[in-house]
Amino acid sequence: MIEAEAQGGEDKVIHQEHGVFPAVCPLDCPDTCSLLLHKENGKIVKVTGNPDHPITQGAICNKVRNMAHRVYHPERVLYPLRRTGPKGAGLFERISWDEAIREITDRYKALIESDGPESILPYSFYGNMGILSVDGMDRRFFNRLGASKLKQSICNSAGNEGWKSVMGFNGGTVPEDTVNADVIIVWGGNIVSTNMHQVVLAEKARKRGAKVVVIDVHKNQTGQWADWFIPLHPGTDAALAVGIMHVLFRDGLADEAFMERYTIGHEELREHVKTYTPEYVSSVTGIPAEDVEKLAELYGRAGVSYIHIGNGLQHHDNGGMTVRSIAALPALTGQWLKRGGGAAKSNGGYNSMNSEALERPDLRPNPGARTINMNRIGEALAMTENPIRSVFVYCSNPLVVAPDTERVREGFAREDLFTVVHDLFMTDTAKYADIVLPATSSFESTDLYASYWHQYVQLQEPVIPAQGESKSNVELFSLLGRAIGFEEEAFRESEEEMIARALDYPDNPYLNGVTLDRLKAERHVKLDMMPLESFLDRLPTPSGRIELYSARLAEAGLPPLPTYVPLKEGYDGLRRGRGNRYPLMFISPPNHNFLNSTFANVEKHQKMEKEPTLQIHPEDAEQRGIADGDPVIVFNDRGTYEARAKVVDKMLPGTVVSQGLWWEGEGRKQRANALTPDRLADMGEGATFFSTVVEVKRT
Ligand SMILES: Nc1nc2c(c(=O)[nH]1)N[C@H]1C(S)=C(S)[C@@H](COP(=O)(O)OP(=O)(O)OC[C@H]3O[C@@H](n4cnc5c(=O)[nH]c(N)nc54)[C@H](O)[C@@H]3O)O[C@H]1N2
Ligand SMILES: Nc1nc2c(c(=O)[nH]1)N[C@H]1C(S)=C(S)[C@@H](COP(=O)(O)OP(=O)(O)OC[C@H]3O[C@@H](n4cnc5c(=O)[nH]c(N)nc54)[C@H](O)[C@@H]3O)O[C@H]1N2
Ligand code: SF4
Ligand SMILES: [Mo]
Repeated sequence: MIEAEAQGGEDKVIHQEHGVFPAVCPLDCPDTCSLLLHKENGKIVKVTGNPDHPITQGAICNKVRNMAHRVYHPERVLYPLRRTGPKGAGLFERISWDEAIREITDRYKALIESDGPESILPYSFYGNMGILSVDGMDRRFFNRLGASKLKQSICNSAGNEGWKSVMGFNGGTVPEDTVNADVIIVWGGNIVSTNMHQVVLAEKARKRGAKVVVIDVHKNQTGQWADWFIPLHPGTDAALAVGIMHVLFRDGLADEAFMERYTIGHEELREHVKTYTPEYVSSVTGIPAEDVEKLAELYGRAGVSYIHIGNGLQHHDNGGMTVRSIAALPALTGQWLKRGGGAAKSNGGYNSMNSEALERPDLRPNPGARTINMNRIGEALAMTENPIRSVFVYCSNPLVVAPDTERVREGFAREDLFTVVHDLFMTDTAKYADIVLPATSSFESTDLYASYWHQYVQLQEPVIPAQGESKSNVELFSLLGRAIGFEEEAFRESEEEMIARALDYPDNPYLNGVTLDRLKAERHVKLDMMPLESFLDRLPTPSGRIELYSARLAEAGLPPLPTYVPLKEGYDGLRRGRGNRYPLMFISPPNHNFLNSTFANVEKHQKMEKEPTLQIHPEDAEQRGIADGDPVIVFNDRGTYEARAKVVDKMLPGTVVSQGLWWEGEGRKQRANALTPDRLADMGEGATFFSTVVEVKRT
């Protein structure tokens, strides 16, 4: 299939006019697909899935099949730019790289002198999942500078902490094994859109007779595909999980021998769950008590059951405890001993690499530097004591993706804030920058990729030349480091040297045998999964066992046992109809054709999504005189959001849903995060996007 292999050095490949070349999908998606880039006359004309990759198996999503539209988009930023108009207006002039680098390093040196290095803040996420790009040279630069640290908790940290409180590390059931499941529960995840190869695996299980259950606050694309869709009120999942435990213990479906050998706290749990009767669970979740019973039976009696824990259900005040409660279920049923049984939230723990060698925290002159939580960037930029004087944004678009947009916008609008944005496009955030720097696409650079779901590590080498004057993150931060006068070898290392360092990590037995040489020869190399056979005997929890009771959580003031804790801002089954100004819960998960806010500016992808919509239940619509197709305004004390109403019976009354993160429209308020809170979740200082209430009216 691969006619021309990327061998003989990158120069040869990037200058080849025709051929099919290997690549990796760089997006923040669990599937981390292996791609083939088809070139004609020196340009990528087609992107397809690599049939030889065991997970990709030749299939990729629509977003990335259309990736060439993004790579060659006429609006790509190709040269360094300096702002000439007011912040946010988008007026810039072209400058040279020399000027841009000089301006940044001069400003940084002056700031370090006047305010200290912590007045500078990097703001980044995983717009490109390349390890060298986002956990590599960039970290070296900001560490050596002594900049403020960034807590990167916008995505999955509440849930990952919740999972770890039970299992100790971010590893669970591996994808290929899930074909053996008899019952698959997709809980708070929209895998048809966000993890398509898990759907392929589930379909294989289904052919053998497996049942797929989807538990969600709205009948998303995955709910429509399921055998059984169970709608519930947002933020109430822990009640359902503990209710299932109630039935398992009550009906003798719990695996006593497994719990005795591998867990701690099952006796306390047995007592604790007694109050979570199906009737009580029903009153909290909105699920009929019979369905709670039926689900517990189905789960408890399944030969092999697998629970896919999505990211959506943990974007709540109680997100950590919710994932903790669900993660405890396979321990009650002994599913961990069955191939394909168990659960998974994130499997990133299997491929952890040598982050010290990559990120070089040892270069930091001030190891105790302060940490700023990325979910609170608006508040952080408003601090008057030790203010942040400069932000460097890369691989993220906070004006669209961070909660409480208006506060974020006010922060970035500060006249005295020196802002640099490195991106491929003039994003909503870049419009507020003083200097905008052009970034390469991942197909123009060398990088290392690992998935937070499957177990293949992959290598990307450049397939086309850097467009315009764009530079990769590695080039940029090594250039900045050298320009500001950092003498260390770390700023002179090549990508290949960095990859070799990342993989040299004996602490992680799963990484055994994964080397740069093999990656160059084979492109995707599977982790050594032998250690998984005995993982239950070496769990890195404080007790070494699955912790149904967590002393550590108790010390932190959290419930030590799986527990339902109501949302701070949300529908709790009682508040509704009692004069609450904002009686609807607003859920804004990703859509099918964007990747967070990436692609939201590409016509091809915009057309597929048409415009921002608001799904509203017929009862809620009728009360407000809203008809299908009406333009509506969604509002609360934080801001407003404009969308078109879709009156659908896909949620319980009281919840409205808008999928997709859009950039600000022409004269139209279409950023969903205008409505979302910057409160932090119960664990991991995570984001609480979906714990928010609103009102809706026709415009
Ligand atoms: N097409 C596409 N794919 C993506 C992304 C994208 O933007 N577009 N984003 C990528 C990223 S960064 C991530 S983190 C993943 C996220 O992908 P998923 O893990 O699928 O998570 P979300 O899509 O955020 O949310 C999934 C579901 O959670 C539901 N939900 C919200 N609150 C609750 C609740 O309280 N209980 C329950 N049971 N369900 C609830 C939402 O209605 C939504 O249907 O997808 C990745 N893949
Ligand atoms: N309301 C609401 N808000 C959410 C979510 C939600 O479900 N609802 N989901 C949250 C989640 S789970 C996540 S992960 C975050 C994601 O938030 P972000 O990580 O900010 O995701 P993107 O919007 O895709 O922005 C990534 C940016 O990186 C740029 N980029 C790509 N490659 C490179 C590169 O190599 N170098 C540089 N310098 N830039 C590059 C892209 O062009 C793009 O502008 O959003 C969060 N926000
Ligand atoms: S976005 Fe996900 S499904 Fe689509 S090509 Fe990339 S890794 Fe594969
Ligand atoms: Mo995410």
